[in-house]
Amino acid sequence: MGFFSKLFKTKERRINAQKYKIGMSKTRDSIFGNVKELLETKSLDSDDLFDELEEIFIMADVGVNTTVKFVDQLRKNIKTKKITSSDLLMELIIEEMYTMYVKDDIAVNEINIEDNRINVLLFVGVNGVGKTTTIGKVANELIQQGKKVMLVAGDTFRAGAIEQLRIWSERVNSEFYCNEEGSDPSSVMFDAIKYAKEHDIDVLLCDTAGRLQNKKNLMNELDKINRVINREIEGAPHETLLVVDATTGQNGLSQAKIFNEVTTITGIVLTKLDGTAKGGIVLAIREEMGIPIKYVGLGEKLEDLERFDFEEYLFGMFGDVI
Ligand SMILES: Nc1nc2c(ncn2[C@@H]2O[C@H](COP(=O)(O)OP(=O)(O)O)[C@@H](O)[C@H]2O)c(=O)[nH]1
Ligand SMILES: [Mg+2]
Repeated sequence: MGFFSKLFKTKERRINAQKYKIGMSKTRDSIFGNVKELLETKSLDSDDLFDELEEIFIMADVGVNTTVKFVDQLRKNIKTKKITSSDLLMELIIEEMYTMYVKDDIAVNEINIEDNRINVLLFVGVNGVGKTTTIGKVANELIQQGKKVMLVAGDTFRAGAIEQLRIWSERVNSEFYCNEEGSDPSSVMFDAIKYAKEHDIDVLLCDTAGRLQNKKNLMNELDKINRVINREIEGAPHETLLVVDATTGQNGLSQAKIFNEVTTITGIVLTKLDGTAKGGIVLAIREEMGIPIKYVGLGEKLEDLERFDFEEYLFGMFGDVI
């Protein structure tokens, strides 16, 4: 039995893995496609094989540190495992990624939602990364699980942001809460929580503006939002999910670092993985952030959001090679 068929024993896993495979075709072409071509043209003992491997990974945004560490490990294992053919080397690359990353304890994609309390999930990240869209998708998932969900329009800054969230709430059939444009986001949170307490809401999905132009302002705004939420509901927000656009690559990674300095991020949502050949950013985030990726966006539609699963991600990248 092949490597991946051993991983995906249930039908559900196979269906999910397939979604990654469809969504990640650009990354697969760039990483798997280029590695395959390299292995077909270079012999295993050629000097520049490893340099070129490094280049492929770095081009796919795996990140320099991560790449160097990975390729070094590979180089050692080629000797100890007596790899003699390019097919075996391809298998080794996949297995090596599996060993280095899958059994990592930060690979948890659980979302901290419990019964019998109002759960508050805050979505932060710069403009355009996909916060509002992700909120719609997450709402859809939770509503299908039978939760009573309310979308909270905390992006009061950008014109049209409130309306955009309202449209999502109509689409997924959730509750919706907003104040007028320009109002203080923390007062929106306060009022929304009050409403939620009176109406038995299970989960609040809170949108924010997340302007990064000024780090100090961002910090103050998020601090204030957190303080208000925490005063009204003990232990909340239960998740602060940082939304990162995969197509912005290393730039997204530096945004993530800034947000992580100004507030406590509990998980990352990596959107637009379908729109990039540089899906290696997952490995860089894993290596450099120490924050779990909890969801990935694999398209613009309602159902194009998946809980992050490293094994399925690997399948997306390498398809059914082995
Ligand atoms: N291809 C693709 N597009 C996405 C994904 N997530 C969001 N988008 C698109 O990104 C754009 C910005 O999204 P939006 O939710 O408004 O971002 P926000 O400013 O962070 O709230 C929209 O056109 C979305 O359809 C995804 O996973 N894949
Ligand atoms: Mg938005």
